Amino acid sequence: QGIENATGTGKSLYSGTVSLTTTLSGSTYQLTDGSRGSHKTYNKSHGTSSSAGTLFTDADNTWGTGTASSSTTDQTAAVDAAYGAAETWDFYKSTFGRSGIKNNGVAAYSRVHYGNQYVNAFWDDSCFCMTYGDGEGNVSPLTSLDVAGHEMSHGVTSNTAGLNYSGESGGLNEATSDIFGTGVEFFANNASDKGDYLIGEKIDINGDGTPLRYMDKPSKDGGSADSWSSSVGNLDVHYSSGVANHFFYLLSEGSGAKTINGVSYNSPTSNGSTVTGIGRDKALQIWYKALTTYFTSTTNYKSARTGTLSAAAALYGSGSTEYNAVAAAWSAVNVS
Ligand code: ASN
Ligand code: ZN
Ligand code: CA
Repeated sequence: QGIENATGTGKSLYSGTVSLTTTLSGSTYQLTDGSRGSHKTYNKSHGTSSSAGTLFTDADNTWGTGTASSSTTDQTAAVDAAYGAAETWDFYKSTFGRSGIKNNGVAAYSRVHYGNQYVNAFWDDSCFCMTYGDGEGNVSPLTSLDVAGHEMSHGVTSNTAGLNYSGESGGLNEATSDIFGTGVEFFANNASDKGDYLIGEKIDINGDGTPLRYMDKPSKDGGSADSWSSSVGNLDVHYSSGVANHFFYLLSEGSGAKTINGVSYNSPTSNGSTVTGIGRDKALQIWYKALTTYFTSTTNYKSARTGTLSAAAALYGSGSTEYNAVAAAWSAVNVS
């Protein structure tokens, strides 16, 4: 047909040199991934309209420079976004057997260079697309792996539990994106962006090298809750998420001090207990089953405990080590 899959080379900003599946149309390569639901990456060229923008194309199938540029024709941010979308697709497929955000084999699309010095990235259900700003000075695009995985996971949540984006369910919605965004980062196992339990450690959004969020001890960001209290639902959803992020860290890795991929963690419990982790792979399976089977739009922390216990019982058995670890990890963040 004159349209075929090709393998390109991407020089990313955060993930080194990566392989990209692209499309050869006539004599021009398009940043369209025909092997993953036809995901496309578009350029907003610093605009903010609701249109998709211009599809990235290239003559030689080598994309980006590996260096941040404020140029509106810069391909580097597009490389990171396309790579993040591909890794997120592969993570959901190989970890959970999920084929795209709606599990129907169809990809979302991505837009980069949105706005002028726009310091955010967001998922939008109405366009079924992800959008990335360029950050301070238009040279810190918010296109790291964990952010890409976070944003696309908002689409998964919308199409499954549908957790309302306010109150405790909003915190659970945000935590779901942090949990699976972190899952994507570990899954990709990229030498330039090794897996960690930090969110946004690559994009320097605070300007001082610190990450946006810490799953082992969420309060390190200055606003997030380490454990549940009756007022946690009044916090911004990016802070009430701390309770579930902390639960997920404890369930995966356990309490106390630990170093993983060169990053040191020290996760406290709110009740003085010691929690023994069951590993990230099992914790991910439990969270995914809870999200897709037991959580609803109004799930709060108490019902998240019940839902994840049901998931652990279904996957590993009631009273199993995994089941008991779920109970212990929720108790350690004051959810009973
Ligand atoms: N980047 C933010 C997020 O995914 C955008 C928002 O506040 N919804 O949570
Ligand atoms: Zn979010
Ligand atoms: Ca991270």
